[in-house]
Amino acid sequence: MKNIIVGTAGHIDHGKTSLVRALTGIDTDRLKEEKERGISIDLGFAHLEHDGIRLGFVDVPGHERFIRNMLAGAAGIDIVLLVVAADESIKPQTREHFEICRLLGLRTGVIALNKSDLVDPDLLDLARLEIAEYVQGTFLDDAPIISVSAKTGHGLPELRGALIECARTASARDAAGPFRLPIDRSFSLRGFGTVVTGTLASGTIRVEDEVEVLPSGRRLRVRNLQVHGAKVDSATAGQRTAVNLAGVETTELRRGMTLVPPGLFRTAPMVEGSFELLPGAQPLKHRAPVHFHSGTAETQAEVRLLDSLQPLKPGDSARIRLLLKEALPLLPGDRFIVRMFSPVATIGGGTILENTPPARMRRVAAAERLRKLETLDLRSRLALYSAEAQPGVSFPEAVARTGVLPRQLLIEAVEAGLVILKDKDQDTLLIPRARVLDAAQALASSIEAFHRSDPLSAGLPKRQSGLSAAMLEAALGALPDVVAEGEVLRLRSFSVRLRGEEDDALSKMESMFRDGGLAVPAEKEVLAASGLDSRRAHAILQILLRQGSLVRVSPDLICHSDTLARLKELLQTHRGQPFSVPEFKEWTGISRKYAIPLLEFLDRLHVTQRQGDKRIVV
Ligand SMILES: Nc1nc2c(ncn2[C@@H]2O[C@H](COP(=O)(O)OP(=O)(O)OP(=O)(O)O)[C@@H](O)[C@H]2O)c(=O)[nH]1
Ligand SMILES: [Mg+2]
Repeated sequence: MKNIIVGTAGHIDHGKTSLVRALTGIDTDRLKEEKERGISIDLGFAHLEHDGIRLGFVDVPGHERFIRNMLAGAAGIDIVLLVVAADESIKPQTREHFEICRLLGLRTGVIALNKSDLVDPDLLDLARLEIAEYVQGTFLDDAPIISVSAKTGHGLPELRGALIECARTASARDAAGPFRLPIDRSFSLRGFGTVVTGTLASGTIRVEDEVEVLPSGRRLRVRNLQVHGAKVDSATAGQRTAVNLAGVETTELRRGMTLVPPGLFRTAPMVEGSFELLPGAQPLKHRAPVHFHSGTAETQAEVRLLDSLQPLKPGDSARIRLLLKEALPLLPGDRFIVRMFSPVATIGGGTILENTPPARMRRVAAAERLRKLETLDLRSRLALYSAEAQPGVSFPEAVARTGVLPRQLLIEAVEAGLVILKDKDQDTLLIPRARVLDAAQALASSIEAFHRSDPLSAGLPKRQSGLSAAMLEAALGALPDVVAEGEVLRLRSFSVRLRGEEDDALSKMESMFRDGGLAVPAEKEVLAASGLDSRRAHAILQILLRQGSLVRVSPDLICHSDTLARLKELLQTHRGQPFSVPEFKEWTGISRKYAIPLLEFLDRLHVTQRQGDKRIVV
């Protein structure tokens, strides 16, 4: 079953509600006030099925005072049923509704020339000509214009046929992506609790799903689902969906909120996009306050013109930034409508291109960037996001900025040639491969330079690489010739090679420590006795420490490993007998200065253990 939503459009009293009722048998004017006044006030819903196609109707009010309701309904429709009364022809809200549909990106529809029973054939032809001229060159250029009468039933089969045909060729919504349900109604049902309805804009929602309500951020559980009044286990994009939610008051949910999968999306206080100012509008000034509508949501906003600060001329397009009074969950590709404060009228609309504008970007650069974004596919967009962030874009941010499900986005990231890795906080990052390769190349050069200038050192300390842990790991992945050994990085081919005098110094230094035993020589003295300059002497000492021939017991005490081994043997002979520092000094002949650090070292090795003022050998 293909699900297509048909939205009515047209001036007040032209017969939108009457036609929907004639087609479906359902009266969409539910409210008492609607009955009394004979006009539609809020959205109405109906449906019909034919030949594998289910048409969901969203009937909108034509009265200009209720255009906000019309906008909330129009946002979810796939095709438009533009209703024009033959006796009045095109009127202000015919134009306004038509422009709204065009700005919302609708591509197809059917035109009903209604109330044909009220006019003679000449007038009917005239109205038809006027309409044909009006829609010429627009998305309704090819739309059939069908003369009907909701009153007599004339032309109804043709109208139904035209709608079905139009629905057959219309593209269905994306059922695979994450679900988004812009709420258009919220009410409570006795015995059920809170129910919200809306046209599922994308994805699939299931009973028992956890949902997040945006902007509030509340998490709720789907208790029951209905599509066009029938109980279902799941609803898919393009279906009129009623969601029964557990554990929430009806007052906490309202039109304009959106149900989404938990944790994927964010609300944006500032968005950027392309914008078209309608030919009939006043010039639009930089920083103009406006009403912003998208999905079923509306809020106040301030317009920032990006290309130029000169007022935008009617009929022109521009790149704009919108500062929203209430942050909304908007995604690139979402359409929006802008209305003026006074007089309250639709002045234009456009497409969201960015929900997380880069900070500190100059106005003209931002406009330039948006022009570029307009032409980018998802992969190139991901590549741009990761290039704009350091060292790359975080994966959850990329999901929130694109509205693509994580598993799908991961595939796109791979296809876009991005390097995917986790940083120290276990956040996944998408990093441009070129950036990783540059870092790898720079790292390889630093390591080589380090080996050249410091041939006696094991390698470049990691913390001197200048790279974050994540970048370092990625760079190492690209450098098979580099090995990480503990805290240092070295070329695989590198090893410390000692020259004659260095070799002699090494032996000499080692024997000074070995022969000294517990009469430990001072480090300075040993270095001086090495016969090498201080830098190389230090390097040789490091080699002995790395090898383990020498052990650093405390910052100013180095012992030979043989000395320590003998000390442990000696202590074994005093096992089980608590001893004091003076006793230890007596046994070992070590000076007071070194006795304490040495004992603390032995404590750390669990050779000895403190017991109050004394120690025992364990
Ligand atoms: N003679 C005649 N009257 C019609 C026809 N269609 C609708 N009407 C009448 O026109 C009036 C308005 O019809 P609606 O269907 O409520 O018009 P609407 O476009 O839904 O109006 P709003 O929702 O308020 O914008 C009603 O009194 C209808 O009975 C028609 O084909 N012929
Ligand atoms: Mg109506």
